[in-house]
Amino acid sequence: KKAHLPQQFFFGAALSGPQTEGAWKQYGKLESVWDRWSQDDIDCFHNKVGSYVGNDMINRCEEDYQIFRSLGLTTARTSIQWTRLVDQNGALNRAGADLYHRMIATAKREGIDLFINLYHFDMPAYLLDRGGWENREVVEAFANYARLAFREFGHEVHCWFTFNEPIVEPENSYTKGLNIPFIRDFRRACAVQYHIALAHSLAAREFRLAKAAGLLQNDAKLGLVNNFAPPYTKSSPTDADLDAVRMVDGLHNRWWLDLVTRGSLPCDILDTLGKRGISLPIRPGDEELLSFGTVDWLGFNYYEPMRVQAPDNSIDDEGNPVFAKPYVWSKRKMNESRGWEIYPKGIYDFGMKIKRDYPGLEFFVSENGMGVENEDLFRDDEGLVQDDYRIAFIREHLFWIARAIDEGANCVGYHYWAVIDNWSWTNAFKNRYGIIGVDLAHNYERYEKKSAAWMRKLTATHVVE
Ligand code: BGP
Repeated sequence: KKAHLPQQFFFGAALSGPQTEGAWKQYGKLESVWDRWSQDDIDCFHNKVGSYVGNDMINRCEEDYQIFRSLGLTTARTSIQWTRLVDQNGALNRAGADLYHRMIATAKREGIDLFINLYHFDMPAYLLDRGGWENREVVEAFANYARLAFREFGHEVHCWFTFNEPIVEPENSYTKGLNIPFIRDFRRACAVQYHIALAHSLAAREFRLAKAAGLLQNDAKLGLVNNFAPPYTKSSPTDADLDAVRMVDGLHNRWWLDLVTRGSLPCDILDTLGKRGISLPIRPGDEELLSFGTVDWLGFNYYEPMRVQAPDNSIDDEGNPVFAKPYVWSKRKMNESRGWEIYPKGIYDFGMKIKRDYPGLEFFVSENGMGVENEDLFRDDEGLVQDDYRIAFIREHLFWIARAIDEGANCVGYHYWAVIDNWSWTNAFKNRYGIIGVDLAHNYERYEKKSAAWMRKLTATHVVE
C-alpha cells in the first residue's frame, strides 16, 4: 500500500508548555493547578514525577528545534503558560515574556514555524482558588492574558490557538472527578464548558482588535484545537441509541465546531440541557460575545473514537443526568498501555464529517500518537527502540488522512504527539510517545528510536508506505 500526500501538506510536532518547559519556579512563573496537585500529592503521579520537570526543554530548546528540523518537520505547536506570562495583578511578567521571545526566535532560526496556543489545561492555581472556570471573572482574566500575548508576540507568531482540548476539563475535572478540582457534578461541568466557550470567544475578539490595530501580522490566523472524536453506536441502533450519539457528539464535538464556525452553540443541545433542568450561566449580551468565536481553521487531535449506546438509567446515583453508556465494539483494538482504542479510520470519518457539515473549514491533525508503557526499557544494544508498532500506527492514520484529502477534505497538515518524549499529566513519564526518546537517568538526554528514520523519509517524499 502506498499513498501520496500533497507537497504543501506540512508535518510537525505537537507539544505543550507545561509538559516540556520545566523551570517551574523560574522566570517569575506562578503555580498552575498541575504544579500544585503534582507537588501536594506526588504519590498519585506515575514515577512520582511532578509537572516541574517537563522534559527540560527550556535548557534544550535549540537542540530540540534542531531535532525537529533534522526529522524534516517544518512546523510545531506549543503552548505558552498563563502562569509564566501574567502576574497575579494581571500585568505582563517581563522575565517570562523574554523567555518566550528567545524560544520563538530559536524555533525560527532552526526553520520551524512555531504555532502558539494559549491554554493547555494549565489554570493558574490562584484563579482556581477563586472558582476557576466557574467564575466569570476568570473568563475575563483569560481575555486579558490573550490580549497581552497577542500584543507581545504578535509580530513573531502568525498561527495562534486559544485552547487545546477545551472539553477535557468539563469531562475529566468536573464530571468524572478525575483531575483537580475533582468534582462530579454535571451541572457545574456545564457551567465550566459554557465559560470556556465564552473565554475562547473573548480571546477571539481580542485577536480581531489586535489585528485591526496592526499588532498582529497580516497573515495571522486563529484556531482552536480539540480532541474531536467520531461517535459510533451499534450497527442496528434504536432511536434511543441514536439520541445518545446525538448528545455525546453535541457536547464533545459540535459544541466547539458550531462555536468556531457559526459563533453560536448547538441549539438542540441547549434545548436538551434545558429540558433536563440544567441552566447555563448566560448573561444578557452573551450571544453577541459568542459570535466573536469564529476562527480561521481548526486543530483536530485524534486518539480514539467514542462508542456509545442508550443508557440504562437517565440519572446516576449522584443525581447527574446520564445521556449514554459505553458500547464495546466486538472488533475493537486497544492500545493496552493507554487504554485507548486504536481506530485509524475514525480520522477519515471525522474529516469527512467536517467536509459535509462544515463545508470549507480548513483543519489539520494537530495531535495523533502512540504512547507505550516503559518503552524506555526496551532499548537494544545500539540504544535503539524498535518501535515498528509506532511506524504502523502513524502509517495507518496517514493512509486514512490521504484518502480523506482525495475525497475533498480540507486537511492541510499533521502534527505528531509527541515527537520527543515528555511529561504527561498524571501519567508523568509512563507512556512514551516519542520518535525521539528522553533518558531520565542521564540528564534528559535525547536518543533516536527506529521511527525517526522512517519519519525522515516520509517528510522528504510525502509518500506514505
Ligand atoms: C492529549 C493532550 C496532550 C497529551 C496527549 C497524550 O489529550 O492534549 O497534552 O498528553 O493527550 O495523552 P497522555 O499523555 O495522557 O497519554
